[in-house]
Amino acid sequence: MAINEWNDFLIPYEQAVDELKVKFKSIRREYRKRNEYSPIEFVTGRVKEISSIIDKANKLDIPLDRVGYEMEDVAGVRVMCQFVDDIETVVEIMRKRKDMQIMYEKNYITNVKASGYRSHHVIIKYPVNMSFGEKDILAEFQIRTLAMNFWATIEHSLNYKYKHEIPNNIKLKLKMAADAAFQLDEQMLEIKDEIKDAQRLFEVKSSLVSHIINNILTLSSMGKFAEATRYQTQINKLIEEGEVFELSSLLRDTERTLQMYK
Ligand code: 0O2
Ligand code: 0O2
Repeated sequence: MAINEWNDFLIPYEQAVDELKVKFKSIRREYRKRNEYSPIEFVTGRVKEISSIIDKANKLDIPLDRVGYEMEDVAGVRVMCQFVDDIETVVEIMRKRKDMQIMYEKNYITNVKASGYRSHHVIIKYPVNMSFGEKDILAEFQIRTLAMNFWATIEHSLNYKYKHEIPNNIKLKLKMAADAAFQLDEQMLEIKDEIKDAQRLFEVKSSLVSHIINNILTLSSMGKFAEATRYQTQINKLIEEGEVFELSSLLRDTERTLQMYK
């Protein structure tokens, strides 16, 4: 293929990468706007270099006129997550989408590669609207944690440096680093549960506090100032470090008092 033919060939892939990046960054923005935790930390994308396409086609014996059908990563999007279980959430989001069709998945997290590489790959068929009409292209999503990404980036550059013949002693170190990255992901997942518990506890407590304060305000509006002041003093003591059972008990007290006057 002449260079201008390559440029034409790559147009829909460039458009697809641009669109897919915007779409997945928007998902992140949506979570943020709702003040919710986002399973997506950041998104990057690239169109494969012409020289890399030719190298890979030669390696895999793909005739150049079949690249569009047989090379799945000419368009590549990478989604980085903070925690391992966010990856499944992202894949679920992809499975539900109507603007892309999942062709197949390669789970290198459950099936770690011999190199130590971990990531979840999803190959999609994606329709691009061109000037002449719709064109379906293949695109590869690599969904991974920050630790997986760190490891893969380093390993990729070493592969480049050593032309895919990394010396054994460095290979061994990379294997150990892959284990360390795995451990890091596991430990972070444990912290994630703790953070979620803390957030849930915070929500329960703030809901109790706001119910109590509402009841105190109702008592005040009924002119029951002595009771309102007494409960106000009690809630002031509990607001910083009160336990759920203490707040629940105070809430019940305020409700009983209100019932009495109704
Ligand atoms: P913001 O405002 O920084 O969040 P692009 O063309 O820039 O959209 P590209 O060229 O595919 O994207 O990839 P690039 O430039 O490598 O990075 C894309 C986005 O990922 C950029 O943000 C980077 O800031 C962000 N990014 C890259 N590496 C990291 C990282 O290690 N941690 C975090 N948190 N973010 C990273 P945006 O989209 O330009 O916007
Ligand atoms: P790039 O653009 O340089 O990243 P294969 O036949 O195994 O070589 P295949 O069948 O196309 O490749 O698919 P596979 O194995 O799912 O790998 C596709 C992409 O996943 C690779 O693209 C890498 O980006 C990434 N990947 C797979 N294995 C490794 C690994 O051991 N280390 C790192 N760092 N990345 C890996 P390319 O073709 O290398 O292109």
